[in-house]
Amino acid sequence: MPSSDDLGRRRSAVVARGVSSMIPSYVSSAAGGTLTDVDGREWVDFAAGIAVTNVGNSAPKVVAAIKQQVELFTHTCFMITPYEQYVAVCEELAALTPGDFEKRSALFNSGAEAVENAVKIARHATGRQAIVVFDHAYHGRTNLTMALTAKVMPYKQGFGPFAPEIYRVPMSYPFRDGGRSGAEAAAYAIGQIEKHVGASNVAAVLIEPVQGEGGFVVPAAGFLPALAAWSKQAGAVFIADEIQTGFCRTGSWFASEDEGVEPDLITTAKGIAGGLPLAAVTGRAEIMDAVHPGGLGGTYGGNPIACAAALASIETMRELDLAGAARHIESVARPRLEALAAKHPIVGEIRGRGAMLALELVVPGGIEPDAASTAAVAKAAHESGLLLLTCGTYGNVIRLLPPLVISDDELDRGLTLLEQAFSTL
Ligand code: PLZ
Repeated sequence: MPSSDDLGRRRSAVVARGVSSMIPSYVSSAAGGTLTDVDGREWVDFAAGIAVTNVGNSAPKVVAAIKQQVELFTHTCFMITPYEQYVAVCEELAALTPGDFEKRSALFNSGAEAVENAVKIARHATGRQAIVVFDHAYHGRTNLTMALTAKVMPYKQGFGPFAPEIYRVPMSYPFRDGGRSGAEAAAYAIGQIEKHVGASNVAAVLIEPVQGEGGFVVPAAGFLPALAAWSKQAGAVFIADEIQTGFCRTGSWFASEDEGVEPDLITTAKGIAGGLPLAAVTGRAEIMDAVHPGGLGGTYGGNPIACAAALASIETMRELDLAGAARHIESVARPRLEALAAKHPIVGEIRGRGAMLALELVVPGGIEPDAASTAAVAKAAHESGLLLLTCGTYGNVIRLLPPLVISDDELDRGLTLLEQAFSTL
């Protein structure tokens, strides 16, 4: 087997520089909460492929379902000759997403594609154009979703012009907005929407219930319900982007459930199919079905192998109670992170829910972001065998996103490596 160094050399000759990797080690296998590289080194996985392998890598049921499907047929295109697996995934989505109303789903390949389609559907259903998004939002890298995403570097720099009719308003970010209550932060955002956009022009309000790439920002209680209520009153579609938070990650099937919010549309991807590319828009039948037949689709959307993997992933989440597992991960990790924060005043805040936890690093005593120390902690973690991601508009947030099937032993080892990484500062 070629070494990571060999592969790195081959890579630089043929792979575009714009696609970068966090570490230069090449994977040979992965299972549960551990990855092994081609040089035989093991890594504790606190990344889960960016919140994708919630059921773990190569989860047994997922592997079996993929093998079975691959022997039957690999692709027909649902728009030409349909198949049961697509319908079954939509049945699961209707049952699992919040809201006891009639729902429809459409399947796609990536999170960005799901978000794009949610915007298309909302515009079509309302006959309006304006889309409201938030500070620190991340919704993807395609042209429309770049416009919806807040951060310029690395996502948008040099890639304009961007799509029109996107309006950004302030997010509830208790650590950085002076501790505004959810109601106050919502009133402020709504005031901006009404003055700068006009309620009757808004097709959709699009928000991550807990922000992902933007820094694992958890809005103050009451913020999401107030925005959902305002959207309803304004005749706008309330869209929850649950691509990172969905499928048990935050300790329930979907993060919207935490405050009893029932979004009109929900976008999902990542955790839905245990690592295979699948994404969905799910929502109120009358909104989804506003679009004419043929108005939504794509060659691969709802590929049968990806659908089989999704059905097996969902079954695994149910059987192993992975929402409970996410809460367990929090119950183990949070006290350790709090002890870490007590020891290192550079940790300004610990936040998140379930297995979506973060530490925001600042100059001690204030809220000035410390991106350099964040990068140093991540580097030390990587050198010691812990896969750890950073995030945040200011690049100063360390995030924990382990697979939900991580063992207590792996979790303990990962947290110990994280503690050791902080002591190198
Ligand atoms: N919406 C909330 O988290 C993907 C992107 C990493 P795709 N997040 C990881 C990167 O640097 O590209 C994401 C998300 C939320 C949408 C997306 C987009 O999902 O499957 O990457 O297109």
